Amino acid sequence: MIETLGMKESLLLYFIMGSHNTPHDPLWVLQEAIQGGITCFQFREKGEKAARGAEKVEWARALQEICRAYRIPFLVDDEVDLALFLDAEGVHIGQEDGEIEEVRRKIGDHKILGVSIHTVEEAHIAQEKGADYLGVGPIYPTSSKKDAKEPVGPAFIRELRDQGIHLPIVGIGGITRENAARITEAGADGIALISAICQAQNPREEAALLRKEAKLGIYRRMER
Ligand code: TZP
Ligand code: ICP
Ligand code: MG
Repeated sequence: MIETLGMKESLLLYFIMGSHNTPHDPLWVLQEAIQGGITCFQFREKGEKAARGAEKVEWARALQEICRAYRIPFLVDDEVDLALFLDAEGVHIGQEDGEIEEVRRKIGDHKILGVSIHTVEEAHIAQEKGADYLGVGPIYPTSSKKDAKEPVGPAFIRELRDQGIHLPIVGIGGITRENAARITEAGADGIALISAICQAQNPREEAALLRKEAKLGIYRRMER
């Protein structure tokens, strides 16, 4: 694993993208997002328009190469085998993507394992079973995920902290520059997002703004 930042620091601005999520060239978007200050990247090639087979692997490789050049951790959504095949820094799984312990056994201790949770109980289980971080959301309504659950709001992150969840947390779903600070202020270590950067005219500027807001929320929390 490329260890440039600690886990929490790596989650500050977590960018997620598949080849079909942006009207721009995805490789350009990733490069611009990195220049703007993203701290982590997830390859999420999902949905009707998603590339498959060899084309998918080609997209993954091209995006991974850019991440490597800038020492940005590259994670794969859902597909543990693809993450292993690419020697990615880690994998992000949902509640339906297999048992946490089994995925951990498969990837070993040196890769990052992120787990999506929607309830306090799921968070405790993921924490006990060895997840490295939790993806919590959707915080706000999102159109980037077809089967998204009901939005939980930023208060749910505070609830998780109050209930003894100490793992690094990233909030996800409908996050924009307007609401980004609320997520970290509520107790998250960072924000994860697709469309705010993918759909931006200027992904570099947008990433820089989002990073500032995420950091601002952390400062506000520390001052409370
Ligand atoms: N999981 C929960 S919400 C979401 C995922 C993958 C989509 C986030 O996309 P956006 O465009 O930042 O709302
Ligand atoms: N959280 C993160 C970080 N990634 C995802 N794909 C998800 C939740 C559903
Ligand atoms: Mg999944």
